Amino acid sequence: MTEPTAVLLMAYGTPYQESDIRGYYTNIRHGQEPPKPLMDQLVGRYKAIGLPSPLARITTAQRDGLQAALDKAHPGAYKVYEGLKYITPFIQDAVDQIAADGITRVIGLPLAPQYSSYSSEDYHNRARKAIEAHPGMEYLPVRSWWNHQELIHFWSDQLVAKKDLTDRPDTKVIFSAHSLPLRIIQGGDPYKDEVIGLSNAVAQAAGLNEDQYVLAWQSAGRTQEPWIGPDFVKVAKDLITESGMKTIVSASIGFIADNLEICYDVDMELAKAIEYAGGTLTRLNMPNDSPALIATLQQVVEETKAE
Ligand code: FEC
Repeated sequence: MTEPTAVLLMAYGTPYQESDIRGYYTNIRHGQEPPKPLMDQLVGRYKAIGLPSPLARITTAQRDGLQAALDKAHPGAYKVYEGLKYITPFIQDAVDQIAADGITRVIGLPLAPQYSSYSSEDYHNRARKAIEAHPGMEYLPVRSWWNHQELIHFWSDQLVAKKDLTDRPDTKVIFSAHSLPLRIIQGGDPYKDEVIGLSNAVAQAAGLNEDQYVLAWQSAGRTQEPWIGPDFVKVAKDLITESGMKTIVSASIGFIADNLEICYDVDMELAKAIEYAGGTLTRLNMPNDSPALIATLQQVVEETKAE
């Protein structure tokens, strides 16, 4: 039998319990301990949604779902591993396990649909560094996969199902993705263009015209420098108080799972701001481990292996 190919699914990771938050946040801050006010804010956000965030369970379910789909289509050909950026099991742990399992061909698949030098390439760099310890391993990086039809239709099907609502003149769809520091985009990073590409593709598949949707940015970090805007909370508030909108339909297309940025930033922060301004929020479901997401990941793996 030929040697299986490893699929290294790489995700952000989330603290499993309160005592993990400091180390996790320190890792996100490149080894710098967070000052107390920032730490208190983050603990407060995690406590508000309840620890652990659903992300831990969902990343594992995505791994298991992809393994099952690949086993069905190509028995014995792939072994799927989970490696996280900021908490155990780290990307390096997964690479060491792949080596221990005697596998030498690795597809690196970041669970972030749009490419960014800041996020996707950082996943790949961590994987490449871990692989250096295992001579003879081949690494096949997946760049981005936002333009897969299954993913686009996962979002547009939900909008089509809400056509009665989205067609009303006082409803606006807000597509959103994680903001990034502006300097990264100004340096030529394609992230913003890929997010624009996905929002337009979803809108087109859902039959929305340009007046029915807007793209905004969410969850900017707590740093001094400017981040990509406009922020979705401000956009939503202005739409209600200045443009007469009553309903905001939120589609966080830049993410694929329920996580802190969805359960807190959308379901609590955005919802509260909209309610305070006098409007109502309807939030689309996230892909999580849905058949559409698993089918997308399966296609991405098959295309990468075939290249
Ligand atoms: O626990 C959870 O459920 C949430 C996990 C989580 C995901 C996530 C996704 C992305 N982030 C991206 C960029 C940045 C940049 C900074 C930054 C900071 C944080 C902090 C937490 C956090 N992120 Fe995150 N992000 C998640 C969690 N993120 C916690 C620290 C507190 C805060 O600032 O809110 C700024 C720090 C830095 O300079 O590195 C930039 C991007 C994504 C989407 C792609 C991906 O998932 O990899 C981009 C999930």
